[in-house]
Amino acid sequence: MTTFDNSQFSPKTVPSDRSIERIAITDITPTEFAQRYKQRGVPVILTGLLKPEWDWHLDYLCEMLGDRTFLLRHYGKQRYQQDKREWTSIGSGVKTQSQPFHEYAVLLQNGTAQAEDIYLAKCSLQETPLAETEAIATIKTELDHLGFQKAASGLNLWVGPGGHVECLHYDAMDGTLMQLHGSKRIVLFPPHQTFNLYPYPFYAHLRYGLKLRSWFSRVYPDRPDYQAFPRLQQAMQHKYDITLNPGEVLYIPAGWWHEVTALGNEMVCSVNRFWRIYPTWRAIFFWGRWRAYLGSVCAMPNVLFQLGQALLSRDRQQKIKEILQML
Ligand SMILES: O=C(O)CCC(=O)C(=O)O
Repeated sequence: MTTFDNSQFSPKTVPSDRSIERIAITDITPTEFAQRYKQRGVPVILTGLLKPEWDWHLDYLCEMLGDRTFLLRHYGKQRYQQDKREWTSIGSGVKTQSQPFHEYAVLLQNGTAQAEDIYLAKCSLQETPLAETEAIATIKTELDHLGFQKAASGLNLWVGPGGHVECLHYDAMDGTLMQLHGSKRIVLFPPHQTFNLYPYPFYAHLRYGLKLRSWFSRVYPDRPDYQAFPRLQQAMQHKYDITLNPGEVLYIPAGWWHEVTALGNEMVCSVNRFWRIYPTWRAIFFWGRWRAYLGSVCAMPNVLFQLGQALLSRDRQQKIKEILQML
């Protein structure tokens, strides 16, 4: 892979004064939430849902998770210097390694996780003591009250070093991202900018299976290369740039592009959950969902081939775990 010179691109070339509304959970009724945000697919930051004492700092996570093993993504420090058009893996498709949480905590403390960009991403909270905490019980009750009743996934844990970037992508479901420790910068673009954000084509899955995803963008919003991606200039006019603080929850409607950066140098921790899109017409008319499905269909021959290889390998369990994590 070649690295490219990005010195010619100034960060944030187009100033953005757009902001996402912040609203206290006590100031909105379920009907208002549905009318103003959910039905229209508009993002919003909910405040006051989590108590300040529910701080999931590293010592607390070690106490709760101890020697439980998690599949860690090893992104590698060179990744974000590379031209994304040359990437052959992304998100859950990157190299992974199973490790007990307390070992990962050491990597976070001694700077290795930051230097090598190792991320505990989208790991199930189910069957961990964290799932039984007051914080999670409250989140579930409050979101249920607000109208989030049809979950499309369980609760997922995201723990990583400051500076880590989950690069620009959209999800085919509604999402809620809850900040449990530290802050995150989130850059968002509305779904109608998809064409201008140069997603990987859905047929890339034919070659790369689930290692590359059609719902990821090939552009760097902070280092826009307008020569290679001229339409990005239009997308930049629609950019939102927010900070999600501890205790806040961001509602990310399906199709909204988001790039998530952990701020500071310390460990940053969040929990997210995906939800079925409501109302159904929003799901039906959301083209991004259909292109994601098309991509998954294209990936099937490759996935079946990998499954076959995994079954024949000595390291069967680990390989199957890795494939399941990508699904
Ligand atoms: O927190 C992160 O690093 C990514 C979260 C995310 O992409 C999501 O909640 O949809």
